[in-house]
Amino acid sequence: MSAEISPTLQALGLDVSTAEYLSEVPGSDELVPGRVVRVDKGLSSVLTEDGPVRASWSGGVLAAIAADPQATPCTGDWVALRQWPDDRITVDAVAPRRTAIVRAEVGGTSKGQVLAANVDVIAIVVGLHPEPNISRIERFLALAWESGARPVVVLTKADLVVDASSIAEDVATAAPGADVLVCSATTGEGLEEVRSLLDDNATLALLGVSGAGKSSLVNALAGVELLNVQAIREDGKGRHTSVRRELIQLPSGGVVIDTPGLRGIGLQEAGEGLAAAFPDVTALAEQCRFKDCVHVTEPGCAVREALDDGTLPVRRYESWAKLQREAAYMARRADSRLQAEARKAWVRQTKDYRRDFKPRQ
Ligand SMILES: Nc1nc2c(ncn2[C@@H]2O[C@H](COP(=O)(O)OP(=O)(O)OP(=O)(O)O)[C@@H](O)[C@H]2O)c(=O)[nH]1
Ligand SMILES: [Mg+2]
Ligand SMILES: [Zn+2]
Repeated sequence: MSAEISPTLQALGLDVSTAEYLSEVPGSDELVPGRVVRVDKGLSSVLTEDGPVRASWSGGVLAAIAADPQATPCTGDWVALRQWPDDRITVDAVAPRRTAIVRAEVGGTSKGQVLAANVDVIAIVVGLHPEPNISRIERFLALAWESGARPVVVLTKADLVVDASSIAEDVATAAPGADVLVCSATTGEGLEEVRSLLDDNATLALLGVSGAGKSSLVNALAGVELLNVQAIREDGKGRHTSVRRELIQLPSGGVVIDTPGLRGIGLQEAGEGLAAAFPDVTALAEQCRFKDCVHVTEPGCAVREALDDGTLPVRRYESWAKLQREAAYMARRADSRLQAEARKAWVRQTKDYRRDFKPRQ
């Protein structure tokens, strides 16, 4: 492999430092670079210069996964592939992720699950009808900011409402620092603005609840029915239509990652992401007289003052407080796991020590 980027891979979003990394993987002369499109039961679909292939994991990658489940190749990863004499193909190396969307796994490990990697822009897709749930958008934004990618809110189904722009204004107050776009997959309204998120071969990941209209948006951007879209059921109950995270290269340029609707999105110790999603609350909290102010009864609390004079909406404060509590819980949980691991390592060490330094009889 050489660090020179072919137009095909550049169109798939390959950047210079990732290309360099892949070209420096030991034995890279025999390896082929590619981007993970989809992962399905330990088998990945990877797009390479010469088209799509299916690949399993090499021994090295399996060992890395055993040590850290987050090392599992995921949609959007750049990988180096090896073809074996028996025609098997394995992922031999995974390039460091420029960005990663990570959600806390419910009841899972303390590490969280990587939803997609090397994403430039995250579109939080929200249907304008039924009326958007603002607190849920804030939760998605915290997750998005944490990833390192640029978040935007895409309000879709504009054809179903008459006051799209006033809803967009409401949403914008809950999304400082993020653009809010309005579009319709049905009429094509606003699609050009969404398409411009894909300029310069960018990778755009779509996040949102089931039924929000993510796959419909991909189809509208592509101009062809690439993905399954389910008609909303009569009883109004949502059902998951997309079941897998999938990377799609658009004919007009750029790469989209469609995801299945996320029901619960737990935050993974969303320290920075939460602060970025709530710069208003964070700035106020910094002005409180006491550094450990919990904004309840403390004197000189800038947060309470802003709540009292109405500059900080109560809804927004409560949304922040809830996510803050959740993130603190996740951090504590990760912490106690780390402590347990440290204890185990210590016990192992002492055992080794006792074995190696048995007193002579
Ligand atoms: N009127 C209108 N309906 C839309 C629009 N976009 C999507 N829909 C409808 O909304 C429903 C859900 O759309 P999907 O694209 O499958 O939603 P999704 O977010 O991919 O859902 P999951 O795959 O389950 O996560 C379908 O019935 C679509 O036809 C739109 O712009 N206008
Ligand atoms: Mg879908
Ligand atoms: Zn305070």
